[in-house]
Amino acid sequence: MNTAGYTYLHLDEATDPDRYVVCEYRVTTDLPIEKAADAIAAEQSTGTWTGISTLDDGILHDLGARVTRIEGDMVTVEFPVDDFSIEVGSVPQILSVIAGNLFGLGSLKGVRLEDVSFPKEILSGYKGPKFGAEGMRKMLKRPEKPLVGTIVKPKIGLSPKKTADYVYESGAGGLTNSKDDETLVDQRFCPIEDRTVAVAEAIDRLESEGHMMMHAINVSTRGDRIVELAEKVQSWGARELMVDVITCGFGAVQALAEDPSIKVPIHVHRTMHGAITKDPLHGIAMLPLTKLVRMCGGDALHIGTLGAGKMSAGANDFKNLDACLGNDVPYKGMMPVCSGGVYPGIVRDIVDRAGFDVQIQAGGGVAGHPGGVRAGARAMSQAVDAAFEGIDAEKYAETHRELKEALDKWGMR
Ligand code: CAP
Ligand code: MG
Repeated sequence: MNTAGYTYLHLDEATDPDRYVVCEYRVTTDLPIEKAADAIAAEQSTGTWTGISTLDDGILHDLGARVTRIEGDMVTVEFPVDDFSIEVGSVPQILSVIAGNLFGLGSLKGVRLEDVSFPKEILSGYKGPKFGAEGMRKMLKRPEKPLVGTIVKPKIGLSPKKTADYVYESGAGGLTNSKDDETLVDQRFCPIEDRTVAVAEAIDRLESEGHMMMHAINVSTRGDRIVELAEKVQSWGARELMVDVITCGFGAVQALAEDPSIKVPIHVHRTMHGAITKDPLHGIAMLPLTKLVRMCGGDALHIGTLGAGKMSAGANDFKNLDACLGNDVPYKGMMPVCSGGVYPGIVRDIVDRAGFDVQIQAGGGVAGHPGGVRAGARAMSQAVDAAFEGIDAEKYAETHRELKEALDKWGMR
């Protein structure tokens, strides 16, 4: 019996995948795990802490969540599709169901949403990436090699002109991508319009010199302003936008991606994700977040460095690659972005883990090069070329000075 006085259906086999949203939770509890599972199913669908006279069997049958599998500390809960808004594509309401009150249930010491699968009826309410990995490659004229990028450092403080100079030097060093850092939007020391115009001139200059590059301008702001800001930034010449999805919300990504006037890719940063993904026993794994960002239309998403960089790796990071690029959903593939503590000496390790369909980027690993930004960009480009050609970085460094200088400073992973 669950706390609501009803026993939720413990079915031996999963029910109709087309009629249910299927969630996998890792549960830590002192209760018998069946009771903990029922508490999740009840709280997130038709129940509460006590039995109620207004919940009849019909409602329970039609809308009650079902516990369909319990294996060790893993619990599968299936939510009927009718538990979800019928309006086209609403991630906020989905999250209130699958990742809502349950995290605060006193009967659970810990609960982590490890994965979620949506039926076609829900997936069809989302458009997915407008450009995706393939579209970005076409824009950059880079069909196969990993994209290689940088984050302008310091995070904050550079003037619009110095930002543009950094971007130009990065492109001259062979990088395909650059971006604002996650805390830079429209501060007095670098107004977004001045920065966007100056960076656009640098990118146009690189193109006139035969090199394609895009820089993502961070438009993270309040929900009622983000589309207007993005349209302005695009009109000032931006070739890519950036949104901090956890702080802005999935709806912000979706609003930009589905807006027909936005004609440039959206780079999705996940700052603050650590508050909910880092604890292996409580919160939400990156995998459900990755699936939701792709549904909402992110063209590129940070998924960490699969254990190779400064940010700790999640156990299922590799599943994030599939969630970015897999064909199991009706959307264009989303470019996985490997970033965070990256430097030339670990590029091979990342490529060995992620393959070539990835964007590898370094902030400190470019700006910290002894030869400056252009040399740092060259070293990263050389490291990616070496990995793509299957040549050991140290061997490649024998004939590529900038890479050698980077390996001398930071070594190999
Ligand atoms: C990387 C970065 C990114 C991280 C975020 C930073 O800089 O700009 O925000 O990639 O982590 O501020 O740390 P460095 P994640 O290259 O200098 O580390 O990609 O895991 O979301
Ligand atoms: Mg950053």
